[in-house]
Amino acid sequence: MTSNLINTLLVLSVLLVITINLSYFCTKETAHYSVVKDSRFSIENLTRSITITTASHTTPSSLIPPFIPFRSTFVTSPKYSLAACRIQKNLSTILLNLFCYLNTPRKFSRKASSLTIEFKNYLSQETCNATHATHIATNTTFSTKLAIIRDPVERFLSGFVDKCIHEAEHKDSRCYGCHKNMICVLKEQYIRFQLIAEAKLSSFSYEDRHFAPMSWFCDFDHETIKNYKFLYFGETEEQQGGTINELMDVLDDHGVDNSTISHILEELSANRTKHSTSGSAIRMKVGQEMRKNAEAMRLLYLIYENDYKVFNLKSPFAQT
Ligand SMILES: *[C@@H]1O[C@H](CO)[C@@H](O)[C@H](O)[C@H]1NC(C)=O
Ligand SMILES: *[C@@H]1O[C@H](CO)[C@@H](O)[C@H](O)[C@H]1NC(C)=O
Ligand SMILES: *[C@@H]1O[C@H](CO)[C@@H](O)[C@H](O)[C@H]1NC(C)=O
Ligand SMILES: *[C@@H]1O[C@H](CO)[C@@H](O)[C@H](O)[C@H]1NC(C)=O
Ligand SMILES: CC(=O)N[C@H]1CO[C@H](CO)[C@@H](O)[C@@H]1O
Ligand SMILES: CC(=O)N[C@H]1CO[C@H](CO)[C@@H](O)[C@@H]1O
Repeated sequence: MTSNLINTLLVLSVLLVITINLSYFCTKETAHYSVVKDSRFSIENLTRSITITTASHTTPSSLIPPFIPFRSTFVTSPKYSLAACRIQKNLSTILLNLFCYLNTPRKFSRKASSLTIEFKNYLSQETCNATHATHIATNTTFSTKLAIIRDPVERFLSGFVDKCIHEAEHKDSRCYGCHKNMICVLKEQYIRFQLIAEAKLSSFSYEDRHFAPMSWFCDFDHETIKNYKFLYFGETEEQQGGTINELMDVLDDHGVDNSTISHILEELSANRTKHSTSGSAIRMKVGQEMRKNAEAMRLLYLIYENDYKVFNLKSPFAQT
């Protein structure tokens, strides 16, 4: 009994230390799980900690569970033994173009000018089609499998502004016809995710695909998650610049030549701000209202708390 208690406290304090470390995690650290170079914090031990913590709590079953198999798309570059899972729409477009570029023979690429927009038009359809892949989580052809993760609530907020405010302007049915009402969207989404988790819903909506927990993607489960290298996409420009630098380090480690890296870096740095809503006035306003709204925070907790646990991110929710 006492030793159980001590064990639980130990696990909690380890998680606390990691959380504190992660809150400083911005530009410098590389792999998300290797912030602390100490075997106690190895991914195996962390995963174990998570399992123990989850099990020892009287886990509210009302939380949306992690690791429900969901649509997963990947991009690969066999030449560089590199693969990436595409979770977030915005970044995933960039990842696709980047990997297409890596797979495109050099003489082809000289014409290409922009990774983000026009560049796409110069890439060969065939090369880009061949860049797509499925089920790479356990494929040993790729020595590094990347996944870019983001704060779950910030990710929801960004999607909400993009889909349920901007896109809904032109399409009434968007976001379940909720007309910019976040609580309405969250309630609907919470019910849908419960049904999906219970395998009672067979077709997924556009909104499901954008708001599903990150742990549902990438063929993640307790085992495959260990095969990934995580890059954390922050909300500030410095953090995002840091992520891009880490990504360039990965390319460098995999033998991508310097001039290719320089070109990619130039494209990404110059076009980065356009691809983020973090600075927009509307997002700031909606975000402030969201954080003050207890019902919104309750539903976000139910949907995303397990994402915070799985990826060892600092949870913004007060509940335990
Ligand atoms: C887990 O942590 C223990 C120390 O608490 C350490 O001895 C062990 O090597 C770690 N396991 C792994 C797989 O890193
Ligand atoms: C690439 O994929 C698209 C859509 O799946 C298809 O229409 C197109 O024919 C493919 N192009 C090539 C060159 O394989
Ligand atoms: C791994 O990926 C490579 C390249 O996409 C593919 O040719 C191979 O069949 C895959 N292996 C497995 C076991 O799926
Ligand atoms: C590529 O750049 C790195 C640092 O950015 C440098 O250490 C390395 O020497 C360069 N390699 C070549 C072949 O220029
Ligand atoms: C490439 C891409 O999808 N870019 C989008 C990123 O998000 C912003 C705002 O949400 C959109 O305006 C971009 O079109
Ligand atoms: C480096 C750079 O500026 N790349 C591209 C960014 O996106 C614009 C289009 O919006 C392109 O014109 C640039 O070439």
